[in-house]
Amino acid sequence: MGSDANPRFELFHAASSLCSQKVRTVLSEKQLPYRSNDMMILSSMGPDGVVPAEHYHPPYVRLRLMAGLEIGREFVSGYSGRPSVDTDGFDPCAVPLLVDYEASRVIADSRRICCYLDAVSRAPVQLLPDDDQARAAVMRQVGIVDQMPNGALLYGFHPDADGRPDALKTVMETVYDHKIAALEAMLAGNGDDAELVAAYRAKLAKERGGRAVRRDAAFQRAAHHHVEGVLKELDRTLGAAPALYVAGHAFSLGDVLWGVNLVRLTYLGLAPMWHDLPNVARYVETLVKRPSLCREAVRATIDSLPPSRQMDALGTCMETAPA
Ligand SMILES: N[C@@H](CCC(=O)N[C@@H](CS)C(=O)NCC(=O)O)C(=O)O
Repeated sequence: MGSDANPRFELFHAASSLCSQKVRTVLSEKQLPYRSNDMMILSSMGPDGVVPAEHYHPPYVRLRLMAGLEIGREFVSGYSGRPSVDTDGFDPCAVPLLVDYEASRVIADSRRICCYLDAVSRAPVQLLPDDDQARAAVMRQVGIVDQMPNGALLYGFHPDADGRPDALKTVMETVYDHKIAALEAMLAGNGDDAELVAAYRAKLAKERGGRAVRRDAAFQRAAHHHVEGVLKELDRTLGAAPALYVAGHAFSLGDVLWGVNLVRLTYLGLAPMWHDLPNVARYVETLVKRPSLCREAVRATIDSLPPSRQMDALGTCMETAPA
């Protein structure tokens, strides 16, 4: 699926990236072939100095700037821990990014990409219903997931409930220093290109902001508190729903996004948040059995991030889902 020789779509993404997992799950549900660029999105320190992540490279950033024109939002200018373009602005150095060669379009932002794919390809599953009321119910969930503080949960050190795998915590000790050093190097190396300079400055502001709050107890507690509230609301919504899915009988984009996000929360050791939320617990069990989510969220997480024992509970989906 991700290696078609001459496909309509090309995806720039990362196996571990939550936003990329959302898009790949939609591509999988739609059975759409695409050319895959699985990018290295962690900068590192090598013997010759910093090795910038691939999504900081100028040709990729220029592609994103093209996509950003369609979005028409200011660049991101600080850090909230949420990756939402609506509230936080456009991140010029991020994944995923979709190229549609048939329509000559470059599309950024996972939420926009998912909606776009559903609009251009209606079969075999339609993820956004035609009926206005049903569509509004799905889009409400899409909006809720888009506001999840996923960056804060992944990068942040919670003062009293940090269930992240130890190996991940170790990576997070230096991640911001490497990101910042890499962006400073990109800025220094591209000082004659005003567009790139603006893009790297915006990204630097975001990452410096992230570094400043990664051990901020109030910030990290607020992120957890937000997620607890949203999960309680999800439990109520699922309790009132006529079927297993979040917006009615049919599997929808809301379920794709929730599925990916609930797998991530599990990976981060946050599944205890739904121990007293039986509808959410059942929902997770249902969603991970879906082959698209099993492959693109569960398996991709296990294969690309440091091991998390919390994933054992979900990994059994792989016994039944095709490779
Ligand atoms: N609103 C954007 C957010 C993109 C985003 O934050 N992507 C993350 C991965 S989920 C990323 O690129 N992280 C690496 C980095 O920021 O350096 C979307 O949903 O696509």
